[in-house]
Amino acid sequence: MTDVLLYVSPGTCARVATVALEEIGVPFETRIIRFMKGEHKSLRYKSVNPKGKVPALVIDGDTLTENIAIITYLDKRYPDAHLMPRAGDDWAKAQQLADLCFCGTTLHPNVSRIRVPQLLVSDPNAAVYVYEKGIKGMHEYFQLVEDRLADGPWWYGDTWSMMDAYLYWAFWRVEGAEFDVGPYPRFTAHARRIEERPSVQRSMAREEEAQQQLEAEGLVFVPSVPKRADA
Ligand SMILES: N[C@@H](CCC(=O)N[C@@H](CS)C(=O)NCC(=O)O)C(=O)O
Repeated sequence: MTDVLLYVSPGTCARVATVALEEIGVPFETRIIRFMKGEHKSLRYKSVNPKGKVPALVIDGDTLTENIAIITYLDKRYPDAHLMPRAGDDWAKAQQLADLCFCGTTLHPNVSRIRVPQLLVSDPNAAVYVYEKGIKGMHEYFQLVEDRLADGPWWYGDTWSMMDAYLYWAFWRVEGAEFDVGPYPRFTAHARRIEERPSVQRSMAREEEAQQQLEAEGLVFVPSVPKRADA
């Protein structure tokens, strides 16, 4: 049997890889990395992922990091799970990679700016600046997603894919950080739709359990919207 272990932390983008494994239906275990204890930067975890980030997927003893690489690999290894639409040629495949990169390298940095600006810069006024930059950037990109969803319920029209799971994580993350999702009714409906998906529900249940574990240990980070020091 395939031996699968995923390093995660609740609320993080490790949800994307978790949803992929839940979609496939392969049995897997998750191991919580305790950010509040600095476990992600520990020598022990860095021997798994030298970048000190989650997710990290260990499959049959080998480790793969980066959500986009994880999705791409799992899609190839488990084609019946249809994690991504079948690409007819190299160009279509490259377009799909560009889409996933939009989530990983455009949306994700703005999620961090909005959610945890205090972890990016220590000066409180600079944190406000970073937060506001994130909000501005995110509005531009949310509009892009909103326009795209005019063509169907999912990013690829009628076909659900891991692209939707990745978009959902970004949406969910900023919706809980005073980001106004009001101007984006299609993207909001997309989020509510994806929350009905069993793989997403199972992933959220895993996160909830992990969150409760961290709460019991007093290791929950509560992000707050930054305020100017002179306000
Ligand atoms: N490009 C990576 C990003 C991973 C990442 O930044 N994960 C965050 C959680 S959402 C993390 O582990 N942050 C810890 C840190 O940067 O110190 C991926 O897509 O997998």
